[in-house]
Amino acid sequence: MRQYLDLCKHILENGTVKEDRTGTGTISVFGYQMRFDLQQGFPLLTTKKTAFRLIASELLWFLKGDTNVKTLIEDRNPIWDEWGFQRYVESDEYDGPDMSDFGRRSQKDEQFAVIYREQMDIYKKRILSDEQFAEKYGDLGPIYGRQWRSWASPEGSVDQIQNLIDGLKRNPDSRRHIVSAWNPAEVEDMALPPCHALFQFYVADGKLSCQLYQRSADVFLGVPFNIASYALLVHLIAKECGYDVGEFIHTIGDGHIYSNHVEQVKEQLSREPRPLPTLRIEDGKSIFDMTYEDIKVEGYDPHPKIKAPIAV
Ligand code: THF
Repeated sequence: MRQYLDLCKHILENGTVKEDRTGTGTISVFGYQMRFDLQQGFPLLTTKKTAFRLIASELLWFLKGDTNVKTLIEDRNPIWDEWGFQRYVESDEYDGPDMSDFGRRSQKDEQFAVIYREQMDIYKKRILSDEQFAEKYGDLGPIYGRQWRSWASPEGSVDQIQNLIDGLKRNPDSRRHIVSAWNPAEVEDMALPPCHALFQFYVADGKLSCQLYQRSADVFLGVPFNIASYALLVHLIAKECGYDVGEFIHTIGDGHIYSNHVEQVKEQLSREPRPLPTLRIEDGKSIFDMTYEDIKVEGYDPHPKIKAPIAV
């Protein structure tokens, strides 16, 4: 995973200090590309321990067309909690302590952080126990799952993933194997507009490749997840269509390191990458019916985890 460390170094050396929506502040570059040959191993970061279980659970959630955090909370996957919680505390129904700007305040104010964690805990428990509440306040709007599996059209809806699989089987040479999560008409209704906005698949020599355009990339927390997620998607689609895996090409728009992640990035740059793990997927299940327990990485021997706060 030299590619990832090179990206980090490139941003630290060439980036511009830039404000952002979350008010955290970033060092940012515009336009960058990495390539991962999936025949050389599974690109899960080895310079810090990265929770593959969470990555698999999130991707399968997208693939099922699900947009409700309830499923993730049931999987003990916390990575979308803040976005569901935000929808709830901004609603009329919420009457607990003031949670405005909770992302920033919980990082600066330990007293507030305690209250925030309490409220988040109450929110998650209620999502799990109250179906009506979950329907209303667990849904993140028409994010990835909706656009991938049921993009609204005048005639009904478009299942872009099924079309992708059918197209790759029937007409591998096509230059139209595209899936877009960026739906301009619905961006406003999403808890967070898609960061990984559009991807294209490609078949040559019996090998399946994918290139992603990611408009915004949180290099320390998000990108290790995004790389492994799309590498896994290539493996899953390749298996479904009977191809070998080729390359994952990661094209980034605004690639940034949040100001409160800089020390963590430097720590990682001081570590030596290790051999990549390999991926094992259980046979005999459709990609729409799998659970994260059907997908395992083997031979993963990373450096220890490095903690960092997420910008909301
Ligand atoms: N918002 C921001 N600011 N960055 C993102 O990468 C991002 N996403 C998704 C939606 N909004 C985003 C969510 N993806 C973690 C990782 C990926 C996420 C959200 C959170 C995270 O906190 N990872 C930690 C802890 C994981 C653990 O519990 O083990 C880590 O150390 O990896 C990008 O699509």
